[in-house]
Amino acid sequence: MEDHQTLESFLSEESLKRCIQALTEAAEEISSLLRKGAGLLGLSSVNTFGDQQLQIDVLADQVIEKALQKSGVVESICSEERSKERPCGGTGFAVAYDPLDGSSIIDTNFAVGTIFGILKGGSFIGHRGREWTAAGCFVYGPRTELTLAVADEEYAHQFICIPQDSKDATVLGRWKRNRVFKTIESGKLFAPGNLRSTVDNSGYQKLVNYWMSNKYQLRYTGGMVPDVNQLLIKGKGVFCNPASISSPAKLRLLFECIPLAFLIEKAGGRSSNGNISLLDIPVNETEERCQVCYGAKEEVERFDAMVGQMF
Ligand code: AHM
Ligand code: MG
Repeated sequence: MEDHQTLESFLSEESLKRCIQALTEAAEEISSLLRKGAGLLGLSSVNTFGDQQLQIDVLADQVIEKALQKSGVVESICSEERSKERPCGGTGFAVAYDPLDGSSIIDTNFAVGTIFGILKGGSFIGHRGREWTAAGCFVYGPRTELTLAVADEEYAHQFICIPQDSKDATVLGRWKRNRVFKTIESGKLFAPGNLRSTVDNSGYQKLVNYWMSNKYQLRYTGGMVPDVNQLLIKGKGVFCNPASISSPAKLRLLFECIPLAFLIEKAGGRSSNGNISLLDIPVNETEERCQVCYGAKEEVERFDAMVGQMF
C-alpha cells in the first residue's frame, strides 16, 4: 500500500503525537550523524550490561533523551545504555528505547536501528507488552524508515522520511506511509541468531537441520532491526535468537524483544520466548534478557515445539 498518508494525519491522540514527534526528530538527527560517519569515531565507555559503547551509542542515547525531555509528555525514560528508569521532566508516558541497535555492524555499513516502546504511566515494571500504548523501530539504511504500531490501531505501519520535503512540511508531515503490514505467512526464509548455542541446545540444532533439509533460504544480517524489518516486508519466515548454557540469552526483554514483538503481532505474526508470547511477560527488571522467536504462526509453533524454553 502506498497511500502516502503523513504521520501527522495518522496519529490522532495529541500526547502520543508529541511523543512520536520527539522520537522522529531524534531519529532524523541520528540518521544524519550516521551519514557523517559518526559510528566510526572509536570506543568510549562500558554500559550497564558490560557492553563496549561506541561514541555514537552514547550520542544517540543523549539525542533521544533531549528530544523526549522537550516533548513534555514523557514522565520516565530508560534505555539500553542507561537502563534504570529515571524522570524525564514531563507527564504522561514511560518510554524505553535501544538508541542504536546493531552497533557492532556499523563499521560494515549494514543497516542499524533505534527501537522503542511507549506505555501510559510512569514505569514499565510489572506491566506486559499487551498493555503498551505503542512501539516501533527506525531503520537507518539507504532509506530512513519508521515502523510503528499503536495499541488503538490495527496493523503495523511503515513511514519513510522524505527530508527534501522538509521546507514545506511539519516534522511529522515529512514522514509518509509507504506500507501497511497485515500478515506474516509461513515461508522458507530464516534468520537464525545465536547459532553458536546449537553446540549445547540440541532442540535448536534439530530446528536448524529442519530448515536446511527443507531448503529454507538464509537471510541474516546480525542486526535485529533489519532482520525483523525483512520479516515484515517479505511477509514470511522466521527470526530467532535462542539460548543455551554456554551461549546465554543476549537480547533485552524491555529494550529489544517486547517492542519488536508488539510490531510483529500487530502485523499478524507471532512472538514467543519458547513458551509464551513476549507480550504476556511482565517486566520485572529493566535489565532482563530473554530468548526470542518472531514470525508466522506455524514457524513460531515449530520453534516452541522443538526449542522450547530450556535455558
Ligand atoms: P546490540 O544492542 O549491542 O547492538 O546487540 C543486539 C544485536 C541484535 O541486533 C542482533 O540480533 C544480535 O545482537 C546479534 O548478536 P551477535 O552478534 O552476538 O550474534
Ligand atoms: Mg540492542
